[in-house]
Amino acid sequence: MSVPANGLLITVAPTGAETAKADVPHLPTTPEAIAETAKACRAAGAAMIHLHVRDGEHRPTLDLSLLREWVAAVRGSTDLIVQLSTGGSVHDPLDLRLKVLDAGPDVCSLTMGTTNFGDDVFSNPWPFVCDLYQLTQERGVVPEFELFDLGQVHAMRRLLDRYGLPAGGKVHVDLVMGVPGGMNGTTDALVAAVRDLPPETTSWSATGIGRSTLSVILASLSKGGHLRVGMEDVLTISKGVPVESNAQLVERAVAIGALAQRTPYTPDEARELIGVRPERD
Ligand code: KMH
Ligand code: ZN
Repeated sequence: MSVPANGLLITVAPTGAETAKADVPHLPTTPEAIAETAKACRAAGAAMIHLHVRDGEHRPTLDLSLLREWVAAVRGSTDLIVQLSTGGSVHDPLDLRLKVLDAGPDVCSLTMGTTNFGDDVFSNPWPFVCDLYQLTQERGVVPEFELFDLGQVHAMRRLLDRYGLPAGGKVHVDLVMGVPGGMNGTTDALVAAVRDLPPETTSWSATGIGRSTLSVILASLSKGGHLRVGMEDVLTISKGVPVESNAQLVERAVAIGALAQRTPYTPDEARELIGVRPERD
């Protein structure tokens, strides 16, 4: 199967690990809420979901049984590609982040270096990156290379040289822009990052955190990139107006994509695009 050249991969990141449920009561933080969110976002045009899991108290967790429960909740309600975050929260230890792959995702995030993250540090030492990458290759999990900074674009070159191509043979990147401590969420920064992506890169998307969301969407589309949107990354739909739901953000991405004559990929097309094996039974 070949995928349409004007297709648009939309990934939804519905929850994240850094927003408190008390501050945003409609953040999806239970398996039931994530199943509903997944269904609504699939109907709106998303093909992949980037998951951070919460516990019974709505706190971020890497508990394996909960990870499995959330993966099952999404698979039970949609055909979305399931991407588990291995970034976790800024407080999660590296050993637990490696164990995320035991929950059997299709895809996992893989950040290419340590980044200041607001007042915290998102830790990704090089040996951890190498261990996680080799684990994805052993397990047949497709990594999404998350790049928060230009130095991480360069680190990806080093990783591919040392260990070869990912499981599935494709190289999919997400530029995460506008984190306080990472690269700016601007067109200029996006162009610089895309220019330096390794030639092995077969697809890339971008997401702009907070107020950079719209400029990054427009810059990505104008450079032929794909999109990640969701309440992990932005909580206002316009200045001072709270996001109502993740589906609302997906709908907006679809509408802006349509202006650029891009049509959302189905999950099966997206599987083909990024090298995920066909949906399990
Ligand atoms: N929560 C951030 C510290 C990922 O999902 O891999 C890391 C993050 C990246 O969200
Ligand atoms: Zn994340």
